[in-house]
Amino acid sequence: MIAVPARPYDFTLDPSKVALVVIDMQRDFIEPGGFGDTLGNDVARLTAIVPTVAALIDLFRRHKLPIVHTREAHKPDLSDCPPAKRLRGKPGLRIGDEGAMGRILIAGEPGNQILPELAPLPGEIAVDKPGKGMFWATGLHETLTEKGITQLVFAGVTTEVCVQTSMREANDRGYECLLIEDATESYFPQFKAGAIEMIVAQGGIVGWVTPLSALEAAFE
Ligand code: TIU
Repeated sequence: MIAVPARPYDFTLDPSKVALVVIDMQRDFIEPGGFGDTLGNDVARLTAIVPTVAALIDLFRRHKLPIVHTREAHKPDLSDCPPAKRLRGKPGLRIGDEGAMGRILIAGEPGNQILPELAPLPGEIAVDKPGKGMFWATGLHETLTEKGITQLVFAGVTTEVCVQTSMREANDRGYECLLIEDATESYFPQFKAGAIEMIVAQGGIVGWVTPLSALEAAFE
């Protein structure tokens, strides 16, 4: 067992039961011309965490611990994209439309790829998820259960949308969840800050939060 200093109190990490989950570090959200951009966001904030996410992935690889990578992705025929999601708001481009990096949020398109510097290696789990949360229509809970995983370390984007949704849903399924606060980012700094405070409030109602440096030091 490894005691990781965290908020609201130490996270007791069991290396035999933990996996890293990297949420949606795909070009659609992080590069100009992708879905995040078409929603009117400044995507520059998100590129800043890429080296930290890479270092976190490297930590898990060095310790031979399991890694899950997710992509928010729909089938080319959009059969897994509810109209309520596709028609929401007034974006410049909708899910499935042709954008600067191929069709927006469609599996296999250039914009749907995870950034090359964070790309999954053979043997790591890569999940296409049609929802904001990582469990709906993915089979991921069954995969993790088969591997005996009960603890999840979270990173990725965006903090208050896909990361927080996935973390809350994992918490409800009985996982102990630790968010690495400098390995996650939002288009809105106040939403990131708010999401983090919500997670650790009430004795860790959704989980724990800590910086990468604390996790790295705990593994030494
Ligand atoms: N828009 C936004 O903040 N996020 C998403 O649509 N997806 C994820 O968070 N991955």
